[in-house]
Amino acid sequence: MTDAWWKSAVVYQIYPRSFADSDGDGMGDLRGIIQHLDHLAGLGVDVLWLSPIYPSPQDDNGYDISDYQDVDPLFGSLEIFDELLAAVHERGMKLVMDLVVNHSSDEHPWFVESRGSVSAAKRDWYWWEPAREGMEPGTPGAEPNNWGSVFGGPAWEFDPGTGEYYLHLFSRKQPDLNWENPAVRSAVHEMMRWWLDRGVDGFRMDVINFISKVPGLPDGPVPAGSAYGDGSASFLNGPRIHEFLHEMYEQVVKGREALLTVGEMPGVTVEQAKLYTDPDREEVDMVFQFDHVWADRGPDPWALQRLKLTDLKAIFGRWQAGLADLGWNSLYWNNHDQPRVVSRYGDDGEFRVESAKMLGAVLHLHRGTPYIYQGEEIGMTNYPFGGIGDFRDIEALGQYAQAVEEGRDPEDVLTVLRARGRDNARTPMQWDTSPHAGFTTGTPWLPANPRYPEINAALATKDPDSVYHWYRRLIELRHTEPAVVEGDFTMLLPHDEQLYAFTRRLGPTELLVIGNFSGTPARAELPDPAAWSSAELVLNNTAQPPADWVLGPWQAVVYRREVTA
Ligand code: TEU
Repeated sequence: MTDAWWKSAVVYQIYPRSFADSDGDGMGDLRGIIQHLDHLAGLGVDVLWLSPIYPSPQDDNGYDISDYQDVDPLFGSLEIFDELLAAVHERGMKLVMDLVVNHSSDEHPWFVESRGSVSAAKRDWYWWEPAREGMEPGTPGAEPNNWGSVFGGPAWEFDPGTGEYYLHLFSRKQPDLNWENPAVRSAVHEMMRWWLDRGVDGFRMDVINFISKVPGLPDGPVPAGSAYGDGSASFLNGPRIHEFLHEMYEQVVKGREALLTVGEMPGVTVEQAKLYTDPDREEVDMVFQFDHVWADRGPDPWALQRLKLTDLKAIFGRWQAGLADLGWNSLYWNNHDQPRVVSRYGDDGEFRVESAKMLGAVLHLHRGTPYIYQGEEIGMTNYPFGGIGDFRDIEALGQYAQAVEEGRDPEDVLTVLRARGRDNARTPMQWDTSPHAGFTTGTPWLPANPRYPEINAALATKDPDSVYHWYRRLIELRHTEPAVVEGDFTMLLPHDEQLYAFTRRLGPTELLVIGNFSGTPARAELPDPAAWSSAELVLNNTAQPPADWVLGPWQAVVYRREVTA
């Protein structure tokens, strides 16, 4: 891992299903992406990450893969994929694939063979267990352990054919692969090499810190009010995880130039991330941590909690300090699993544009590689969901069913799903003012957000003051100002509940970033304001520079100075 080119890169995530539909079937596809590559090249991003495009029963929108080495006809074909890859490379960008190997689809031939009989050659490619001792197989409570699945219900499915259960941390159509088995690992490595040989530039690794499980799969503690145990102590950052990732590096990545690997790791700590991303250990380039998107989650999962800015700053401060000397951060507000950040941590009403820009600036000017999720660059907002019938996401539907079964008030559950549900991120990309936001000429699989006549890419690219052009400038700043990439990070004003402020320092160059996370003016009590009196104002998301360090509603400013001894 000598060439850390990705330190100065910005990644853009495409959720193909919802990006652009070229053939009118209501579902985004690869040709749709090809048609919109200039939007992305114009923004200046360096890397595209594609959420899964592989053949899939689409139980979890493609995160349930039935063939790792092909393209689902919904999205196109391998030939069209090659065209896309060439078109991306022609524009000087790279393409990173989603690697989903904690589990496959239950329709993958590996699993079909595995479930065939207890003596099948691939039986131990998955986690099969008999019923709990003394219990009748297939009866309630007879599951091998008490774990609940992420999507609601038990983490085990009974297979009447062989009388045993298989483990699925996600849906029952996503059986967990058994990484203890070396044949599984080498099959995955071979598949990864096949994609790299085809020309792809790396992988985003889905829940990769779940792949090593504690043998014996012991029961977990049962959280108050829950019907199931929490098994995470037995699969988060499990006993062999570092071994598995290093082996993957050796078998797949080593000797190949200019790749990017990022591990999605719910529940990862700073200390663990340091191990995962220490270049000398040869595991992954960076990880996605979750602390800052769980900052507005209280002890009760079905009660909304407002973000406290001081909590958010403590989280980022910890991550920036922890990976300052070793390892590397990734930076994101949004992805296909998160609600829209302008609705979540900003103001999607009166100050939508200002707050979207402020959030972008604060994130992008931290140390780390920023990720932009489709639509974030135009300030897309959450969708006005009504009842449970408006949701499509298997997680929303499964968790709703479980919560209601556990006796929750359905209205409370809906309130949380409307604010935090994953479908908020999955409504069609808003291209222009034509029907369905220009996403499709047919009927979109999920309706377009009704705000598309006001919020769309056509308007944003024409307007020099748009969120789009602000993001373009942030990316440009990263590409031209080494202090953004390498500068030391210092958090300022950690106790301020309105202002987020920090500096970045590289040699004599110092940047000062201040963002107002509120709709009321606030004065920045800087430790050394005089030092900044003649600094250059590099970016400002409002018409007026701050007077006497008072920032207006959702204002963001970036200053640069050259420090003289
Ligand atoms: O997500 C992993 C994950 O932890 C999510 O379940 C997340 O915590 C939750 O959705 C927040 O609401 C990855 C993928 O990004 C997600 O789309 C998949 O559903 C999941 O893995 C299973 O592959």
